[in-house]
Order: sequence, then structure tokens, then C-alpha cells
Amino acid sequence: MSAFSATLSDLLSRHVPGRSLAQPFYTAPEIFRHDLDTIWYREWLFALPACQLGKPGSYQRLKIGVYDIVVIRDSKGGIRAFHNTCRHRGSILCRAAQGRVAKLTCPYHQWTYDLDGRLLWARDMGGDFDPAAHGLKSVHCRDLAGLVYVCLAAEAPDFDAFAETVRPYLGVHDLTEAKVAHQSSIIENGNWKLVWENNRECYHCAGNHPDLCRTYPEDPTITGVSADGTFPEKVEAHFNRLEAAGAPSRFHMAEGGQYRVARMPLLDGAESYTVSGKIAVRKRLGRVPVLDAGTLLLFHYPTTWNHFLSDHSLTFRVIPISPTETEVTTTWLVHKDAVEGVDYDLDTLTRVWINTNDEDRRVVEENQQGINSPAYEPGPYSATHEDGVMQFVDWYLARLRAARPPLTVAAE
Ligand code: 3BY
Ligand code: FES
Ligand code: FE
Repeated sequence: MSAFSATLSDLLSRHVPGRSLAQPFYTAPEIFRHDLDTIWYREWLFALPACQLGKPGSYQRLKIGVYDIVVIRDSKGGIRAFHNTCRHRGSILCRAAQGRVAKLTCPYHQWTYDLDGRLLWARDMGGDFDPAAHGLKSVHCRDLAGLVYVCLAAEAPDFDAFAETVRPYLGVHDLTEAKVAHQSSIIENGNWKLVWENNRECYHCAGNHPDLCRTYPEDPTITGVSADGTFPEKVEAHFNRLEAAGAPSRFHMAEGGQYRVARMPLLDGAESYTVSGKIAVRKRLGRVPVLDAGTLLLFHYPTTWNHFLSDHSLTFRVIPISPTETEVTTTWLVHKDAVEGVDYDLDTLTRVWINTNDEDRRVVEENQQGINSPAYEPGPYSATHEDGVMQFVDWYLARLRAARPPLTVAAE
């Protein structure tokens, strides 16, 4: 640790645009907690694909920083989220990471809640006790065309602009008709921002992703954010072709940069993320008009990037665990009637992204290890290949600058 301390304000004012962040942003516990307070506890967060919650009572537990929540399908088929803490003396209600219940019964003294959060039963609490005042605390929850988002803030920021922008793009992918074919959760020993910085560029792809590079173009205009709003003729032609066929495709980025959606071409002839480049699932998810429709790319900071293809879809969820640990959960979605071994082979479907995730884990961990050294100093991003990274860092710093409480962090 350090000989002197610097305030977050100092760190922010010393930041040089176009360069990576100073070491404490990737290592300091105080900044990690500040990231949780100013970003993770305030923004809408992707939780899971709705299809993962099958029948009423199906739930998934999700931990975000100090919070522990349960996302559950209610008896009317809607999706709700609650804090996983009993209104009696606070025990957790759901112990398992996932499961299915008829009612939510606390394991401690068996207070029992309906799937809509109402307290239904509490033994011997006396005549004055008001069950209506002891329902579960709800968490904001929205289902956007089959993608469930939650927000921990007391007052959630607007979700509608994002939902209305993205819904037409997602429409042709029929995520409400999906099932989970596979899910993987890995821990990357790196700060959550390094996971994002790595995701927002393909400068590293040729050197690290042999399987992905069979189908995904290294071309920076595909992964990047097109600062001037223009695209090469080939990409424009792709947008035009798919839009004419009924699949919204044109690049759109939110004002403020929190999300971007665009249907980008894969390499010539490629249909999906497989080693052969051919579709992985014969019974396709969605109604994308052609097989070589490319990939509908959607990111929404700080939790999710996604790929929606002509045969299947992939969601990715980022959850910070500690200053130097991040969980990345990948979900492979296929049509609910697609049969494993008949319509798809699970290895063929999952190989490219299982490998790609592992390759990304390695580069993120090595990035963190190098940053941990006192010799690390912020280095320059490539304007050609890393405009997406700069865009992420700008979004992050803008969130911090908008919040800006006095914070003292240890620095070298
Ligand atoms: O992981 C992603 O979504 C992006 C696209 C492919 C590699 N990476 C830059
Ligand atoms: Fe839940 Fe007592 S803490 S019933
Ligand atoms: Fe990568």
C-alpha cells in the first residue's frame, strides 16, 4: 500500500483521455465499493433469460455486492424479484442457487410468503400483528422480450427508452420461445472493468481466439462504436439487406453510451459460431430471414453483452465479486422444441464460446496481474481498434463524475 493517499477526485482529474485507468481503479477495495454504490446498486442489471424460469415458483438467486435477491416466476406467469431476506428476523429465504417452490417458506421459523411476496402465514405473532406490513421487499424487475433486468435502487432509472429501442431488434429472435441448452459460470481473476475493456475490442482476437476468428471478423468497425456514425459499404449493405428482409439491424447507440445494438455481419459465408461456420441448431430459434444474418450485438453496461444469431442466441452476464474477481455467466438459448442429439449437438453448439470465454479469462487475468505491479502505468488505447474500450471507460468515468462523493483511496 501507499505512502500517500489520493482522493477519487484527484484520480479522476489525473486521468488522461485515451489511456487506460490508473491502478487503483482496478485494485482498490474503496473504488470497488464505490463502483458498487454508484453503478451496480443504481443501474438496471441483466439477471437472466426469462425462459430459465419455467413454471410458477421457479426461481434463481442472484448476489450483487452486499445484496442477495431472488428472481421468481409468480403464479400468473409474471416475473418478480425480491430481496432474499425474511421480514421476521432477516434469515435468507432461498438457500439454493436455483429451484422451484410452491410458496417461499423461511427455513428459520417458517414464515411463508406467496409468490407475489405477500406474507401468508406466521405462527403465533399475536393479535396486533399486521401481515400486510411484512411482505417481502421487492426489487424492480422488467422482462424485455424474454430478457429479465432488475434494479436495486429505491428509484430505478428509466428503462422504457432502452426497452423501446431494443424490442424491435429482438422481436425476430423469439426469445419467449427459447429454452436454455447450456449455461456456464466462470470466475475471472480480474476487475469487472477489465472484463468489459477486453470485451469491447477485438484487437486481441487474432492472437487469442482461433475458434472465434473462423466466423467473427476482427474488423474494428464490427466490435467498435463508429464515432462518426458511418460504416464501411459492406456493413451498410448488410444493414440494408437485413432491414429489407424484416430484421431491424442498423447500429444504434444510447445517448450517454450505456447500450448499443447492431446486427453485424460475420465473415463471408459464416452463419453461426461453430467451427464449420454452419448453423449449430437445425430447429432454429427465431425468424431471422436468412441464415447468414450475422450477429445481433447488444451490450448494456454494466452487466451484459449478447449475440443473437440465426439459429441460437447467447447471453452473457457480468457480476463483480471483489476488486479482482468477476463472474461471467454465459447462456446458450435454443428453440424450446429443439432436441439435443437430434436438432443440435451440444459440443458443436457450445465449443466456440466455451473456448473463447476461457481465452478471455486468461487475457483478463494476465492483464490484472500486470496492472498489480507498481511498474504499471496507464497506456494508450489504439484509436483504430479500441474505440469501444474508450467508449466504455468514458461511460464509466461519467458515472463516477456524476456521483462524485468525497472518497479517499490508498494510492502509490
Ligand atoms: O465478446 C464479444 O462479444 C466481442 C465480440 C467477439 C469478441 N469480442 C470482441
Ligand atoms: Fe424468517 Fe424467522 S427469520 S421466519
Ligand atoms: Fe475476446
